[in-house]
Amino acid sequence: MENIHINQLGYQSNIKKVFYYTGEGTEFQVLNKINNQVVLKGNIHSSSFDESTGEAVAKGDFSDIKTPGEYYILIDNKASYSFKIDDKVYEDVKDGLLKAFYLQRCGMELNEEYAGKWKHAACHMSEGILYDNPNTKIEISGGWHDAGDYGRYVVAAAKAVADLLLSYEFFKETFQNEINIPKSSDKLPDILSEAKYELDWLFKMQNPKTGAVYHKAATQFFPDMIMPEEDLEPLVIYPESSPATGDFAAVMALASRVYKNNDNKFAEKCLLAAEKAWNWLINNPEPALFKNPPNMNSGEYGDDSDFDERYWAAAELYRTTGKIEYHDNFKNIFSKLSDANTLGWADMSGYGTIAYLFTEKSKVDLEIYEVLKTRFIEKAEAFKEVSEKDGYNVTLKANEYIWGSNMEILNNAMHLIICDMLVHDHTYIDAAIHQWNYLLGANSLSQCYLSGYGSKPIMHPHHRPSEGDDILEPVPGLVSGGPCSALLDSRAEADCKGKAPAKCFTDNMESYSTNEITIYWNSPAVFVAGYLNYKEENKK
Ligand code: G3I
Ligand code: 9MR
Ligand code: ZN
Repeated sequence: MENIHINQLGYQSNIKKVFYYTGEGTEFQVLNKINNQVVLKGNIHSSSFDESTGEAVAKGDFSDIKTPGEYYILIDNKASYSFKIDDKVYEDVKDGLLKAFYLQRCGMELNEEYAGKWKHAACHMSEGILYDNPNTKIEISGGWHDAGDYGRYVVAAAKAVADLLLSYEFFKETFQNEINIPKSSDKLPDILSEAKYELDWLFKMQNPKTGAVYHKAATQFFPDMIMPEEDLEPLVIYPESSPATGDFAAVMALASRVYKNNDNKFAEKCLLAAEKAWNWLINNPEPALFKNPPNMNSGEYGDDSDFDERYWAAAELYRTTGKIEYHDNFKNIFSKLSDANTLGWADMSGYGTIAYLFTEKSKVDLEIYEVLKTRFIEKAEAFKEVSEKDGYNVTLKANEYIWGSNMEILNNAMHLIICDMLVHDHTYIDAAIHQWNYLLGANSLSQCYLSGYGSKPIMHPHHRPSEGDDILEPVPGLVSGGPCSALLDSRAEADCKGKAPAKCFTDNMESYSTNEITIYWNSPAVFVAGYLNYKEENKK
């Protein structure tokens, strides 16, 4: 099993199918799992040294298998995990990745009807104490827990919500099904109901007087590995920051556009909040970056610039309203950014570029549009080049297995998919699908980096609800951060010291730098899964 590496969920019938092999065999067979009949024989292409894993990796192409069914690969009498071939093979995981956001909800009871055995009582219902004015308390319940901890952070929330809303904006037909979550209204499909739960919390993070946005709502310290409802430490509302305010303005402007047809009143509320945040930014041109205050150590989400957040806000507000003021500001900030194509929680510039590239063509500055499009394509070409050279076709170089490396590969897949939407070149989709296959088991550890899915799923994520309950299986549908070669926690140090970068992963609850989960690692996965289903449903 361990040296034949495949996408453990399976493959849609018409996509390219490659397995990765780190053994000595030279020929392979594909057999039907039900009747053990050989359905394909083939040669294994010669191996080459792969820097990221420190191994010689070979490949075998079994794209000729298109008939729906369940199969396995046999090499020198050793079998791979079984896998399915079916055009709908990624439907369930798309819903599971999205349902995980419901299972991250804070401020409400997750009852058995929706959460099954991962139910828990309402949590973090107390008022938040303003760090800057401890005599002031504000109602701050709701939203999603960020990750394996119970903090709620605006910049992280903005990326997660943006990815879900872009998934809907691009692949609306694919997100009409129900995923068994409480309905916020019968006007909204479940994906928009779920994103609205976070947006409704985000409104509470905006200072009603100034329009600025508080950076985070969290306790003073990370709690022990307890259930959320057991975390009774005071909630602190940390100072306002310009990155949080910029992200807030952007994601609210994006939301205003996406909710317009389903819930116009909510859409208007989003736009009002976005413009209020924008006005604070205009009146406060100097960066107000966030650092954890002394002796306060929940997540920091620090940043060294707020240009990208202001850029994204101007782009979304312009695309949503068409107002010249936003376009002028966008053009001004564009001139200060050399490459605006990152989709991370710190550098959000890629979202601004995507917003501008999909703005009505008659409204854009064609010169800027062409520069942005050229750079966007160049970045996709660079991802393809790295993928083609990598032993597992991953878009990361050996020195890029950082904390949250699985977010990096999913962001890169998002970029490749969106590039295909711009230039309709299927080679970008092939590279994007390689990232998806890597996430689901086609990697040197044969690890499916999701909880609840695959033959070798994540079993011990750094995730307090999964650890604090008395249930063996972790909360399902969670994307693990993946290999991080810097060994930034003691468990990673103990388990991964001396290993090649892409092997620096340990499915151990203690390893938060390789095996935590976050809402903004799940959100690009929802986008990729949404595309793969949309492609099949619309036979792209
Ligand atoms: O980008 C640099 C890279 O150039 C360099 O080669 C590499 C060397 O290790 O470091 C890279 O930066 C790392 C960065 O993540 C990459 O995004 C930093 O070292 C690393 O410290 C940073 O870790 C962040 C971590 O918090 C610690 O601050 C993660 O991105 C971020 O996802 C994580 O977020 C935490 C929240 O604070 C709390 N909730 C859980 C969440 C996930 O673990
Ligand atoms: O659980 C925390 C996780 O969400 C953070 O990403 C991580 C790094 O900031 O910190 C984790 O909390 C640990 C703390 O940093 C050190 N003591 C043990 C805590 C639980 O692992
Ligand atoms: Zn909570």
